[in-house]
Amino acid sequence: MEEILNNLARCIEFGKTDKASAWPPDMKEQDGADEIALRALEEGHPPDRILEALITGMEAVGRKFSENKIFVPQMLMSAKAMKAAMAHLKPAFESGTARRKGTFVIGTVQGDLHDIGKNIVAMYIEGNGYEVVDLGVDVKPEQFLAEIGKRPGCVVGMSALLTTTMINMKRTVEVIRDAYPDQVICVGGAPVTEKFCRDINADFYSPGPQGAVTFLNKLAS
Ligand code: B1M
Repeated sequence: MEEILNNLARCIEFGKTDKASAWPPDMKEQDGADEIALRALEEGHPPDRILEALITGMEAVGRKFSENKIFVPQMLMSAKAMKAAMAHLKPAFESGTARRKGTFVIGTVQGDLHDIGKNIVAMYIEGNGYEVVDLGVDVKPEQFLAEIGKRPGCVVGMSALLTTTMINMKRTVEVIRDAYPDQVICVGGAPVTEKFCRDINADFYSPGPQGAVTFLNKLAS
């Protein structure tokens, strides 16, 4: 990976948000994810490659957390740095398409506060010409239901990052199916699999944002 992207990945790994942030002490007064992401864009690095660097940094965070080398506060600092960088990428993913191909209602399921992956999926889908309604994190089944009621024909997307909240994804699909048996539901998130998708009677699983876009484009065509 090029130097600048390596530096960006390091900022995510060590939770360096911007130049002004005092954390981590050994990176004091150095540029952070905010400045470096902006510079990478200005230098013409493709947004996809920049995003890849951010994800590489976050993977290192996950590994270190699993090995008890870092703890929740450090994960939070990394999430903050990731968000600062993603704010610069968002416009690059936004489409100029005035007419929307459809509506996608997305949320992280009840009990789960992880939103970085969900935000990336939302950004890709919006950038590919869909209206995205983002319900945020810790979304209860009833919230999905209320939104579907307001937006007939929408596709629902759910994200879960914890094995303990996957069960809430199952419950949410059940609640939706009771009221809207034909509702199209797409699921994803690190612990979610194709098999789990089938077991809970969702329609589509994608390991990443591009698969979700391809699925929506097929539906819309
Ligand atoms: Co948490 N966390 N976390 N965490 N966290 C994980 C998920 C964990 C794997 C870390 C670890 O142990 N290695 C672990 C889960 C273990 C498990 O369930 N088996 C874990 C844990 C345990 C926890 C807490 C319980 C820790 C604690 O409190 N003791 C706690 C739970 C809080 C809660 O949710 N109730 C917790 C808290 C947090 C923070 C708040 C500190 C922070 C989240 C901040 C935020 O999101 N705003 C955080 C973080 C940052 C992580 C890791 C390090 C990174 C997650 C991330 O953003 N990844 C994560 C370890 C890891 O994943 N390596 C971890 C980058 C992101 C781009 O990937 O989200 O997978 P991802 O999204 C991908 C795909 O999955 C897919 O596309 C995305 C883009 O490529 N995708 C979809 C996602 N949603 C999709 C939907 C689709 C399609 C594709 O269709 C609709």
